[in-house]
Amino acid sequence: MTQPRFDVLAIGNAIVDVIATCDDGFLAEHALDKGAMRLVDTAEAEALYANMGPGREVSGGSAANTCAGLAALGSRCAFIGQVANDQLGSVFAHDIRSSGIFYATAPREGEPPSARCLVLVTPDGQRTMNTFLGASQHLSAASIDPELVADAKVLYLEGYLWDPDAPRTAMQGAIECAREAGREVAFTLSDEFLLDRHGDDFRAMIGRGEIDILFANEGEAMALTGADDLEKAIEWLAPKLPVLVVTRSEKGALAIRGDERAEVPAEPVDKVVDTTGAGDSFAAGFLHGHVQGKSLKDCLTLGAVAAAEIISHYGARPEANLTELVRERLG
Ligand code: GMP
Repeated sequence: MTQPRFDVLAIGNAIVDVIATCDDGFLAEHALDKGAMRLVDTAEAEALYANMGPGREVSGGSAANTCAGLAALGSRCAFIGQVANDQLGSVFAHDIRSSGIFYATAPREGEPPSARCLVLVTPDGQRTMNTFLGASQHLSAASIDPELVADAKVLYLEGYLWDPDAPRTAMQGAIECAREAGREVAFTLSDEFLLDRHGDDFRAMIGRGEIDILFANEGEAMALTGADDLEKAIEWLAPKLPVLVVTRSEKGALAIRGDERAEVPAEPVDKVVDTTGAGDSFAAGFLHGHVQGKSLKDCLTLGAVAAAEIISHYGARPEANLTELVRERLG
């Protein structure tokens, strides 16, 4: 097999985040589930935007955030995701390219506009997300270049893509391309509530051996397996997956690869400002270690260092020099 051009090709929703702070009362008033992601239509997005405090716009999107972290660590990355031909779409494309990521998905003409996520951050640093998918839900199978998929060691997919119809179908094609080319498929479950809608699909994919590396947080792992404690969830999942990674917020993270199990605590942070992107960033660190052939423990530590950086500031893209932070931590 030839050496692939990219370490990771990620496919995800192409989203610009609008971040604002709010108190718990605001979440209650708008019946928002703290810590979750929900999809909103144009009217809901407009109403919420009109009611929330001053917002800051920064590029986001789960898998795109992971790409940004990977690129900051020195991995070679490509991203596929759909924006519209509008201002937010240009911002997204600029940001991803200026992070050194190969991005060639043509913007879509006409309505709907580019995706945006209204992120509400409470004083405890928790984020509650309201996503208007817009153009992102129109990512089609035609945008998945099989040669690009074959040219990356790892194909990385976000569970969020399973909500809209067209991207879900496109992802199934991308998984097939990756498997035919002998590449690894990594998948993040994204959000506990997705498991109500797509749990059957995800369990079937795992059962068919289509996923090589699964990222889940504790809640997602339990929702996926129906287990009432984490160890039971792990018992069900680990034998079906070459690599299982479970993140546990302030309790750190663990990974299982065959007979090997490793665990790390969370890296200490002075203040948890905004947990948006913690899991995305963790996946970036872990995958960077994985494509570099690092030990399971080091992959986890890389994930924890990258996640600690993200939660120390607003926004889900790295601001500090991640390579430097990792060098200080791992030598
Ligand atoms: O959630 C993914 C990862 O982000 C975890 O495994 C931790 O590394 C990190 N993380 C998330 N929430 C917290 C937190 O509240 N405190 C700390 N120190 N790390 C966190």
